[in-house]
Amino acid sequence: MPGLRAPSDYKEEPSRHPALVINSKEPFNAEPRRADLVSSYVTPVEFFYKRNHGPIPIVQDLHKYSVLFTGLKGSSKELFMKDIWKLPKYTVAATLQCAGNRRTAMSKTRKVKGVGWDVAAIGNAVWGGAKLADVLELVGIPKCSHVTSNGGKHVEFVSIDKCKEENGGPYKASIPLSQATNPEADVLLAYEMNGETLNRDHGYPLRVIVPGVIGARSVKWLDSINIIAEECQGFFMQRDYKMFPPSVDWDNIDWSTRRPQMDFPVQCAICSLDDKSVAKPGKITIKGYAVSGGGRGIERVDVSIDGGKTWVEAIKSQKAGNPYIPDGENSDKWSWVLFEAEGDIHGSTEIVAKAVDTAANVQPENVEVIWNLRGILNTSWHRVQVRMGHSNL
Ligand SMILES: Nc1nc2c(c(=O)[nH]1)N[C@H]1C(S)=C(S)[C@@H](COP(=O)(O)O)O[C@H]1N2
Ligand SMILES: [Mo]
Repeated sequence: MPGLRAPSDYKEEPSRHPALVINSKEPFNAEPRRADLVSSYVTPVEFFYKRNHGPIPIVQDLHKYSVLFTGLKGSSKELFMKDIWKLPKYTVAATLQCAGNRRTAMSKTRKVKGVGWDVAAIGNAVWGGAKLADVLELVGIPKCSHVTSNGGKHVEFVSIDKCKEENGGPYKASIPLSQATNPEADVLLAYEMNGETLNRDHGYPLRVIVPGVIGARSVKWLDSINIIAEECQGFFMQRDYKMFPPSVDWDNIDWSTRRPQMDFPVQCAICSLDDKSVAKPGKITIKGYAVSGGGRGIERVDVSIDGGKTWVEAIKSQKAGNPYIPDGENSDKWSWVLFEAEGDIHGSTEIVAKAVDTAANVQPENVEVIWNLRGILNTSWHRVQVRMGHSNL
């Protein structure tokens, strides 16, 4: 690919904020500290989690960079950045969450495979770019298509990074054509994040953003887009990011029995406290985030200061006059809410939060019942142990 280059080692990585908690250095996987995550509704780029499977690609010549479209009715087409920039620009506020968020806590039940994450493999950004539905229309696929005239039903995104899971090949994933061509699904080919040009870590020059879906489908550093009949057969679709029941382990797994995970379930986490928090008796403030997948909003967040015996409803804040977010009914449809509650504690205790989405889905009480060998989608009630003593809050 002229214009974009994928290094095979880690000598040319971008610089990163020193306050990030690094979970793996090569490939670079890092998340902000809990308290930094909820200090603003829109996550600053430098505090946004970084999830990679190989070295970060480098743009050598933006004018030569193009995305190749294959599987069209006629011959393949190439689009350059100038073609993408010409399309109407949309800004979509959307929360991106790694399916591995909260994996470390799941691994305490039983061993799981994958990079350990605390609760901050998630962020809320304002993505700017062209709608994929407009881009596909430009290459000849009408809006709201379920199947193309030559039998295409899925849209595959292929990157150029070198991933060991793909034997040195690129990261790839797909989404259904119906979602890709539906303007209301707000799938973007994004070139901006929070009003700035996308940076290398997050997919410069062009990435996909699939709102409401696990981060794994939002492919960074796009190289080609293929219209295909069956869903993408790559590692990250077929042998990873699938949700198995607790009875399945490495000795009895059959990957073909499950579909690739798409929407993420209802989730929340407390970010103002962790298991090292020490408090004095008296008022305690509990802050965190809540989000659900598929465009379902958050109906309610319940907080308990006695390990789940009694609950109070937290106050939610959303959007709150953020200058990046355009007004309009659905402008926060794909975004998290931040929540806050207060309680009065008298002794060491367990603080718990659980969210309910607009379809009345609620988080599961225990992590044990959703344990899975890859440690994905830990959405169990979030619990924090707070001790009494000389306060460090
Ligand atoms: N090309 C490419 N795209 C990728 C990945 C990757 O390793 N390579 N990781 C995916 C995963 S698992 C997640 S959670 C998100 C993370 O995006 P971020 O690093 O911008 O937060 O990107 C996705 N897109
Ligand atoms: Mo991820």
